[in-house]
Amino acid sequence: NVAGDGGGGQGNHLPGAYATATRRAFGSRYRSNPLAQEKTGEFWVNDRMLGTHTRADFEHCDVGLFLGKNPWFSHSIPRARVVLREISKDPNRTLIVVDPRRTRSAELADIHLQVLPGRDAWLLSAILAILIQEKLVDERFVAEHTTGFDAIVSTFSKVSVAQYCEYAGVPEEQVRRAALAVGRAKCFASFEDLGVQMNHHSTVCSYLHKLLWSLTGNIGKPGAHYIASPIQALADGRYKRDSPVTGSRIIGGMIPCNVLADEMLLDHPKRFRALIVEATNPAHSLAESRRFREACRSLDTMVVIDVAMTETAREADYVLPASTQYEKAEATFFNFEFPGNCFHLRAPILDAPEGDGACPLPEAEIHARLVEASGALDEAPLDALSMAAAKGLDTYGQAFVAHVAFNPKWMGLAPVILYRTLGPSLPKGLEVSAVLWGLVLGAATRIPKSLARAGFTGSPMEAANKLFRAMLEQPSGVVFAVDEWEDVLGRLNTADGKIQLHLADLLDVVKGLNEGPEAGDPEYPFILCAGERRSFTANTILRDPHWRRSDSEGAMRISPGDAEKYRLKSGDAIRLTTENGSAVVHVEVSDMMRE
Ligand SMILES: Nc1nc2c(c(=O)[nH]1)N[C@H]1C(S)=C(S)[C@@H](COP(=O)(O)OP(=O)(O)OC[C@H]3O[C@@H](n4cnc5c(=O)[nH]c(N)nc54)[C@H](O)[C@@H]3O)O[C@H]1N2
Ligand SMILES: Nc1nc2c(c(=O)[nH]1)N[C@H]1C(S)=C(S)[C@@H](COP(=O)(O)OP(=O)(O)OC[C@H]3O[C@@H](n4cnc5c(=O)[nH]c(N)nc54)[C@H](O)[C@@H]3O)O[C@H]1N2
Ligand SMILES: [Mo]
Repeated sequence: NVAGDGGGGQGNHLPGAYATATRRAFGSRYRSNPLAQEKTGEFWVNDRMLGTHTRADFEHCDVGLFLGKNPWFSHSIPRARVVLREISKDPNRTLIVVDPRRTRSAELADIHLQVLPGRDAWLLSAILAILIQEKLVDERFVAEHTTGFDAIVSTFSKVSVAQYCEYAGVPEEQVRRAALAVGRAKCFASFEDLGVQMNHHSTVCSYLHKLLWSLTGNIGKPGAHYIASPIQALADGRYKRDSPVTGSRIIGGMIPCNVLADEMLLDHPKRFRALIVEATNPAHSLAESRRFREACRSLDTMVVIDVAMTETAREADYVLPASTQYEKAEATFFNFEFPGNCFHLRAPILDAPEGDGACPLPEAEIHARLVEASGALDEAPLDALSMAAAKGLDTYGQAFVAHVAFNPKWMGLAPVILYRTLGPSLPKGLEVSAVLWGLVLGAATRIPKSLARAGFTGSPMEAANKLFRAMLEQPSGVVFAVDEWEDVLGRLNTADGKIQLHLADLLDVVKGLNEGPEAGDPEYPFILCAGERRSFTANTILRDPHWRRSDSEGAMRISPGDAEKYRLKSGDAIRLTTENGSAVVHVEVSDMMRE
């Protein structure tokens, strides 16, 4: 069994498209990536409730909620800082932030619900209970666009709001104020992120969060939630099969990252023997990194494709150096804007360094060489396609349909075939964007109306060719899709076209919350929250300590009250021990933290 991990970071998604061909050529059936340690819980909920994904229009909302998210630093919405400031300043708009820490975003909030770490499920349940008990539900919307409301009413009408607020550690009066704001909002926008998605009850919190805007009818109107038309459909949230060794659920085609080590290490006939890692650094970013390293050492072969000699690359048998995002054309497929949706093909601005046969290459070239070396392309119709490409996009399109589109064998290798045949006819430096042509053709079939409203009209092939040319010619990006608010509810992709409020398994967990939080282990009285997005960090990449301007050594923050109990002061070096590891850290006593 060969597995692939990664395939595109935050701003470099073109390699991910090429990697699919390599996985196909080498018969790899499994893959994983960091989405499967944070987002697949939400994806699974989305798939079952909505059959699709939503985003929200914070720019026009009158009430905005961030759940375990600090967008001042982590963005994820257009013009994050401007929008946060605008909501904050406007007396008629309300910003709600749910975070145990007084973050920069929380400082701007009208209501900061400073929940106890890991207790969001009680807080969200209390808010939902208030909405139900105080009749703040949008009954007309619920009747027209949802199913399963009765089960929701019977669950949340029984919840003791006072008790749940106590479990959550937030004053009841404040929770009621937040619930009223949400219930009475003309348009409500919300966003959940790591604070709940990498925490206790993560999937249940995603469910409770979706109920919040579903019950209040906040989808399909300006300032509320919408369903965007990305150029490349985001991973679906379907659960179809289990991983071969640990039997873990594979959601959206991705093995949960944190069982990858077991999938390699455990004594099992189907354990992974080879791993290709690209644009991700699991030996550093996953939980239990020591075990992941041990797992790497148990493999027959491991290949890493990266721009840096990372912690993961050091475990590999082969390190294939890639050129950086300044040295090759790149793009992100996180296009979720609405109503106008933008795609930006970034041209290279530097030449890649040359070396003695070991110069870095763009991933497209690396994958093309890997696939060629596997022999999978030996009989591919490359000459016919290359000749067609020389005659222009229209001729190429016809040849692609004739030779590749209906042949599953070639379709599986299409990214590399495109790169080798269409690539050479593209402007210098943009050869690696060849795979985009295939994706654009897919979009022209999937979302033709949105493309047409942006000016890309005609048959799918005509529209795709127009759009592809625009992408190559407009170095500052292209509005490729224009959507309409009236179309949003029609994009719900469930069997009856309605929002499914009742997910029985998750609602059972919600019912169990009335037993209160589990008693913690008194040996470990704290919750360690590791990792914080900053202006100058990119996930867990911190190659230059100067990027951390305020605390070059890093620090463990603790509240003044807790610090006093343990007689700690800022600057003290202490030993921090978790169930899994131990390290010496510096203390920073901070009133940003709650006890
Ligand atoms: N403690 C803690 N752990 C966390 C988190 C946390 O908050 N705290 N956050 C989690 C989250 S949300 C995520 S998404 C993951 C992210 O975890 P990773 O996916 O491991 O993310 P990065 O650290 O961004 O690693 C990206 C890798 O891509 C390489 N790279 C950059 N540009 C290119 C390129 O053009 N081509 C190639 N081939 N490689 C390139 C970089 O050198 C780097 O090694 O971490 C998770 N882990
Ligand atoms: N500048 C910059 N931007 C980025 C990234 C980057 O590396 N740098 N990474 C991108 C990626 S991959 C991701 S996933 C996003 C992540 O974006 P965010 O989720 O905003 O990232 P964090 O800074 O980890 O913020 C998580 C927040 O959750 C809070 N939290 C901790 N425990 C709890 C809890 O129990 N309940 C609640 N409600 N909150 C809690 C923390 O205090 C913290 O403020 O950012 C993206 N944007
Ligand atoms: Mo992430």
